Amino acid sequence: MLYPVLTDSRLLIDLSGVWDFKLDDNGEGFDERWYDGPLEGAMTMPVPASYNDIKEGVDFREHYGWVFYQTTFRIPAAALKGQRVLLRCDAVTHHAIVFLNGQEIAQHRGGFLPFETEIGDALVKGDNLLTIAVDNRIDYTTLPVGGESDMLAGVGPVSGGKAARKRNHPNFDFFNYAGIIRPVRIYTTPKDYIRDIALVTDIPGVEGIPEGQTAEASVSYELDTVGSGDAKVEVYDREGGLVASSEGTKGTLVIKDAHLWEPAKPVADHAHNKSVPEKAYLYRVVARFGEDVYELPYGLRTVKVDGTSFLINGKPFYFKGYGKHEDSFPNGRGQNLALWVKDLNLMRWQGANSFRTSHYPYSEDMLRLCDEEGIVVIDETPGVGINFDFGGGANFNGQRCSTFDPEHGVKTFEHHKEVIRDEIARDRNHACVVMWSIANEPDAHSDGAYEYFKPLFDLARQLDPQKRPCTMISVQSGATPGPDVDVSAKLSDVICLNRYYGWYSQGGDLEAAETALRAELDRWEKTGKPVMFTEYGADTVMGLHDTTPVMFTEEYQVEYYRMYSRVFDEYAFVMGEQVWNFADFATSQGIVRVQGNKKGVFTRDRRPKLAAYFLRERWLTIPNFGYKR
Ligand code: GCB
Repeated sequence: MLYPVLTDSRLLIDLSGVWDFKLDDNGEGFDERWYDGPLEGAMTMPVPASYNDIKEGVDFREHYGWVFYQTTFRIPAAALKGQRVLLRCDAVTHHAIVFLNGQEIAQHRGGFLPFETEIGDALVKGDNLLTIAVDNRIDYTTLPVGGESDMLAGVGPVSGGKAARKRNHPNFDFFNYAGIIRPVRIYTTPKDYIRDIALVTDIPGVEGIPEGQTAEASVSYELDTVGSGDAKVEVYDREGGLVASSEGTKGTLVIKDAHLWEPAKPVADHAHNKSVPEKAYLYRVVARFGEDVYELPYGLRTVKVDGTSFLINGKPFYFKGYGKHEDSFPNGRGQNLALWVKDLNLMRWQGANSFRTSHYPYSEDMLRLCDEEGIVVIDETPGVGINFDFGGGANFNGQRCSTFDPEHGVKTFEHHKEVIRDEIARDRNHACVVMWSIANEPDAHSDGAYEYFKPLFDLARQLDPQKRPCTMISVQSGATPGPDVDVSAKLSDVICLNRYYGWYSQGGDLEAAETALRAELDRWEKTGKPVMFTEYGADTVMGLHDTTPVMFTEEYQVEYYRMYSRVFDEYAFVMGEQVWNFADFATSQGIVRVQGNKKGVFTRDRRPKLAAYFLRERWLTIPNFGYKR
């Protein structure tokens, strides 16, 4: 699905602003047809944002079920003449039903991917009344997965007693923020239009081209069009010069002396602002079809796994960076452009070059930003919580049940296919996206895991025109986690490990942790696949210090990362490190969460803990390419 842009043929109207809002505590909004007229007794609510932290009180924060958002808009009729008019929601968490002037025009399941619908016929002269009903309930059919009891069973607030209110039970470790979290926009296209574009770059002999040098690149393209018209695609460089063009809905564009898209280089000296780093090189691709024009920024790069190396532009890349969240106060998971630009700047300050969109597809605006900044992204689906072993496995009405049990297990398979399809359709042209993560920490050693995941990997591989590597993020489970028990050994192109030796196991004993970590790496070595760490971390409360590094102190976090770093450096097939987490973030309540998860290297308001400096020192000396060769 194309990102909505303003072009010579397309209008774009952003409906962001303050909307009306009402909780539907008693589930009567649909029966009483709240969407037929102005919401009675409405309060104000910013769009985009999660609603949970905007108003005070537990009833609001822990609301369960439907809420209603409403706004009105007018559109100049002349602008719409002969045009298709679409309403596009970038993300509504988790389920949405959309009404325009009292008429239902769309429904969507899943909280992190866009949907759109034509609204031309439903528009009226004067004020148009737009109502979006949003449901935050999660269960065994949704991604992320909601459990029947708390993930951290036994330590959660309601265990052993009756809950005071109906509530969600996230089977994942981030707060279940909800609402209209990304922009809602109206855009137009001509009646004959470009529905989609697929671009694939080839750079012959790229492995021999040093960083920073130009090369001849070819881009094969395919336009998906509706109606009739002549098709043409042009490529412009940064200065606005035309560098390639081709006619027809399918073809190849050859760019001589092409500037390649390259990951951001570490910048050691930020003093006096001398070092404001250059942006990555993006071309402007302009597609024309009849009267329709669509434009997108596009970076030229290749990606491939070769032996135990992850090649970007033919050279072995070393991932340095983070698992993250879209999480801030009071936006919740809502769009926060200033913070995202800040986050990437903090990463560049540290010499980081990458992150994973843990644990759901991030905003398209973030991916566009990463394209510009040269930050490498592992793009994850919302496939999280497919793991009934969490919380000791007592997830099904307090009884043990296998995750993939046909009767009582998860019912997410069809929806998982849907999110893979939609995510690849949305993100496939981004240079920054170098790998798909099909799921985070599923129960990969359980019966039925291979049968569940094999078709999903096949689907992703088939759908991606750029054939990026695919992975699933492996959880540390059982006494001897490793390739013999974990289906990622068979399915993943890159083995991605989330490991907590020294925290959830061997807590406080980094010597024992190191022994266990090395033993596991020795087991993975025999797969001959590249291995990277996509999570490792220790909760750290800013301001807690001790001369002896004990758990929760800033010193312990540093020693923890020092130990892991030493080990990684000794294993040639470890080709990346993404620590958990970039910043402290909100979670459900429980006795192992101190107003949220404190594994951030930065606090939630982006103040550095000691480990931020440790990692900076390390990462500024690790080059993007050739570290292990
Ligand atoms: C994990 C999860 C992540 C959690 C983290 C933790 O393995 O993937 O979502 O937040 O552990 O801190 O426990």
